Amino acid sequence: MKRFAFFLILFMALACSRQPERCGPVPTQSQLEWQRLETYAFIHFGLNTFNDMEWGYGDTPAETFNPTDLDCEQWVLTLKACGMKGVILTAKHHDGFCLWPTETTDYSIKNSPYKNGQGDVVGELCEACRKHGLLFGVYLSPWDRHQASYGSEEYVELYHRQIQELVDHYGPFFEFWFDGANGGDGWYGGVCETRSIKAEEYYQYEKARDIIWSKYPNTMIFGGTVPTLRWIGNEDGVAKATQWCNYTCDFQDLNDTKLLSTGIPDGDVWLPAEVDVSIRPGWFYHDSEQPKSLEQLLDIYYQSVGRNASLLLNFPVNKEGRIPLADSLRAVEWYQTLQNSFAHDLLQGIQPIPNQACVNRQELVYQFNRPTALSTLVLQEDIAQGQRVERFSVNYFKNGKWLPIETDEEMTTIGYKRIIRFSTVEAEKLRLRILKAKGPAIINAEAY
Ligand code: FUL
Repeated sequence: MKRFAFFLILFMALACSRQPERCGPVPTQSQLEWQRLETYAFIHFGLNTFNDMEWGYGDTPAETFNPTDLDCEQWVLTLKACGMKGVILTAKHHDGFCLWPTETTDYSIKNSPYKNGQGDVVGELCEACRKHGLLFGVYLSPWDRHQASYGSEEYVELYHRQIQELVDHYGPFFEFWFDGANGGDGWYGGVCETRSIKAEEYYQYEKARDIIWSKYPNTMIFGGTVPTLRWIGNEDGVAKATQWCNYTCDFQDLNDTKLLSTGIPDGDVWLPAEVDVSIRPGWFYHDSEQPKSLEQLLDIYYQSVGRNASLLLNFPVNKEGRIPLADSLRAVEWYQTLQNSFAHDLLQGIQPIPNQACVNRQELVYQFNRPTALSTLVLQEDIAQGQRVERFSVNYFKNGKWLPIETDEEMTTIGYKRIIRFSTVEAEKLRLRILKAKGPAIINAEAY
């Protein structure tokens, strides 16, 4: 990536230095490194895979977990080939079935025919990740529809022991997922009833986080009461165009899908958004489903990474224990299309000219050597200094006139990365204006 260009208009710099709080929160080093990953994968795999289900009730026989050709290296190599920087595995989904040989319950891979009960999918994936240089993370559902003790203190202790086992045997994790779903009804040891808990107190998330951080302090935390990143509020693969990393740690706000979709401009904590979506309609594999089209996946990229959020793209592993060929071909096609789209930065080597005459806003003008066709602008703020830009505009110069670009995208926030697609223009010059910001904008721009 190009180095950030620094253009400070003195007027705005002074305004900010008098009121530093206006510039808002800044990311930790772990948050910064995590945000730079941009795309990483989810794997949903478990009893649901073999029983054509999305949410097992907690009573599906462990014996039905029987992959015939499981190959974690195939998952890892596929994910690397489509640009994923890490992978998060459902070590336990809501049905309570554990993909590692846990001591905490019999409802695990130990009692399945896979490798005659000697298998360990969490361990096998962790090892394949290490071998091929992919980051590893786990999803451990707090809601457990199998355990008889669910709802009591005893279950929370069991849940924390499960976290401890994962930490002891499979770290480091780049991200740990505490899923927010708490549907209520379940098998619960055979009583088959509805149980409700107060999630913000029941799971003791601070303690859960401390277990993880005591060994791996750089782990990013999704969900619960002490997250370091936030859900985008939908599972459609879309972040809102106006997208703040600023948020609050209020549990109500952490569950407000409207606020989650945009962030909170005046929020006092840095809590960047993650867009989670599946390459197929379901999270788990179903024979009847097909992967999304290339166009749908491209839109998902532009509406997530292109809108200041990370993309967590799910790959359902099939009954054989592999990522299906159709999905891997589609994902690689998607990645190569993106690579081609961003291959040649048209602003490379052009020094922007700041407009000195303009004292109350920042303005950068890029002058091309010859009229240049472009249709995409990639903007980035140096988020180590916080997120500042609130509104901007883009114009191009042609035949002696400044003209607006044609786009459906609102030109509001930038953040870590903002990608604006517009109808192709033949530009002699390109102009970026920061119309409103919390402080001096520190911008990197690329055009394609
Ligand atoms: C949701 C779960 O209920 C889904 O099954 C899936 O795991 C998704 C990623 O999160 O809350």
